[in-house]
Amino acid sequence: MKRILITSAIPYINGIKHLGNLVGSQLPADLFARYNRARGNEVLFLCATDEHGTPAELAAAQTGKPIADYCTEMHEVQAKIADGFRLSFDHFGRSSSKQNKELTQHFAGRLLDQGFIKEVDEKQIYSHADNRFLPDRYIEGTCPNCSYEKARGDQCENCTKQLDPTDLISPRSAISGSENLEVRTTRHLYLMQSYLREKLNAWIEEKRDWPILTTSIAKKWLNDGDGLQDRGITRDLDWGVPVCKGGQAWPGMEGKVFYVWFDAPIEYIACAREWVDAGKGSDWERWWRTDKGADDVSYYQFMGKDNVPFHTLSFPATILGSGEPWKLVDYIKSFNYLNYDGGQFSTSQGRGIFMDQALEILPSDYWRWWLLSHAPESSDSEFTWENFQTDVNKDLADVLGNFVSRVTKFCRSKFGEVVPSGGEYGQREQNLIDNLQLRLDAYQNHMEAVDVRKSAAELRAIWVLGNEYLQSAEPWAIFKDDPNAAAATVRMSLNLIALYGQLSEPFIPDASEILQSAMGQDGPSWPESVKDTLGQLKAGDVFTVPDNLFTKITDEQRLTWNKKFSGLRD
Ligand code: B3M
Ligand code: ZN
Repeated sequence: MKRILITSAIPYINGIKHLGNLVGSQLPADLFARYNRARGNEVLFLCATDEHGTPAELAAAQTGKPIADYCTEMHEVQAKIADGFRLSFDHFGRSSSKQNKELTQHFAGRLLDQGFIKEVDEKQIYSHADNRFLPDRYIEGTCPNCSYEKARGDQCENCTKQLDPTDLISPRSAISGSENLEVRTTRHLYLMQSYLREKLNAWIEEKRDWPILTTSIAKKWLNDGDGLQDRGITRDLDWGVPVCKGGQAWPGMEGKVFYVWFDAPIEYIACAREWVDAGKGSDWERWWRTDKGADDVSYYQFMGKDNVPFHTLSFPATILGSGEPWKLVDYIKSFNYLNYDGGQFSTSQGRGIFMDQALEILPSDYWRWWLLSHAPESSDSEFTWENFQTDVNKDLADVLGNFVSRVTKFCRSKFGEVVPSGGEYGQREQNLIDNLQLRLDAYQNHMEAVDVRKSAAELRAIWVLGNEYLQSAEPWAIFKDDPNAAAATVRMSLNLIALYGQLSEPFIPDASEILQSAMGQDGPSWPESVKDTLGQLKAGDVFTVPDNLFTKITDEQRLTWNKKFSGLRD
């Protein structure tokens, strides 16, 4: 039994994520968690809301609520939606937790002791119109690296370069648009990432099995000269983790908080502590401290490509710089972007489909299947309503749903709701088993390698094999002359449904549960050998005919939704 720690990038608290965010982090992480649990591995799957930073502050201000209340409410909203998508987090934590505050302050103290923190008098932009220091991402301007005109002060969305606001050309306030900005001097803590360049380089060099997307972004920022700049990790804001070292005041840092990107990844660790404190687990250090058992943990992170620099450089710098035996990530799975109907999904502009809206129109399995089977792995991918309708109807309704419905209804009408006896398996069944075993091996290999689309393609192929088998055996045609042969085919096909229930669970957990309970199975037990598994339902076992598993998306629905989601969300 392996021990697998899985974290998904933690979504910002303000607002509801769109489907592009979902497929770039939480959903594939869930797929991997479910797969590993089904294989009998010990899994800890963590996610949280990322609650600090100015976006949260401003969003709360707009609602007129105190920020802490706003975050509590929005956390509930996100937790509910995550539940709706069947995201099986062991804990969905909050970066504003006391556990994270304590750990963040602990790390800062350690980094100071180890010589990785410097106090720097920095020039920060103050906006007269807004009456405040402007946090990085609320300054817009032209990227000095790629000339993109709407680069934000923390990062250029276009070229992924991490920026400081004063790097921007022609800066303006993103809140008011005002260019009446003043540069003021203020003292901040800097994390001396550059001291760790060689260590980080050596660490990333070892990761030969990582997706090229991950290593190419990491190496780009590590090796292109200014990639591993020392970075400010504190801000002049009210909302966040107060700057302290350990539990003690930090002279000169009064009234300042840690930068959201400093405390957010530390929440991965704090979340395990929250999980224990919530009474759901008993030993968080066993997952996070290599001196306390975490040396045999395999740790996987999931995220969109814009988050990669923070996870390959900044967070590892925090961990390595602490000089303490914290668990480092073993595998970073990153994703390109999912586009929406000829443009980008955009939270700030409200363009695309958001998680709450998606669940209002269709059950989560439809979305899970389409998104995962089109995951933007090797390149960006695109959501269009035509493609969604076509693929969901074909894969889920025509291939899987139709197979289940034909087999169970035919059996009910000829033999009753019981696995029929009689007949023998022959060459056709042997071929089916051999082919399925090959496919199952491939499916498992792709899952182990976190190849999401390839895994989906194998699962689809496994469903198709059942259809082909049924089509060639034609129990409905031979029933009259040879009811025993028809019975054998039906017996095999009912076993296939049970097998599908087990194998499909990581992708479409709701449908899988229906299949398994219809076939009298309780919960996923992974089929080690196809041959044995296809003997699990025996003649005389009872089953029920499930209601239509998947309803086809009609042209009318497609047109309605296409129109409904063509504009921008308010
Ligand atoms: N909240 C960005 C995002 O939601 C950020 C991720 C933090 S991961 C530690 O895409
Ligand atoms: Zn740029």
